[in-house]
Amino acid sequence: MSAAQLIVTMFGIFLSVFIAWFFWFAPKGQTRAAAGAGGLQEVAVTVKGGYTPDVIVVKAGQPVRLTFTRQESSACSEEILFPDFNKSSRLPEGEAVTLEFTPEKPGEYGFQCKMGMLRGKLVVE
Ligand SMILES: [Cu+2]
Repeated sequence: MSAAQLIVTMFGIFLSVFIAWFFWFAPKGQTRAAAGAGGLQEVAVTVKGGYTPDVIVVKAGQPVRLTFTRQESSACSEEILFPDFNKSSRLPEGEAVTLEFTPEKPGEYGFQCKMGMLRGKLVVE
């Protein structure tokens, strides 16, 4: 194998790894909830090949309202689960679905699709 072929091969491998990382592991954005009237912390999340934003920062002891809108028909994302808060909901395509709860303890709480392929994180501080 010539040096040029080796470089092309290495670049190809690097590119494949980067693409895999980008689609599965790259964070899609972090949002800090702004508390509105009555301390309600509202965040809108778009569901399309993942959750955007997928890291949501809120304050403990104040109600959180998350509105999920699923913009795809893939069966993978049709359900959203918050195991730590015992919350789950179906997400019909194109419909805004609201989940409300009050996280009492600071910590990091995951949320996910039914099979756990799509993941996000609620950071309570
Ligand atoms: Cu899934």
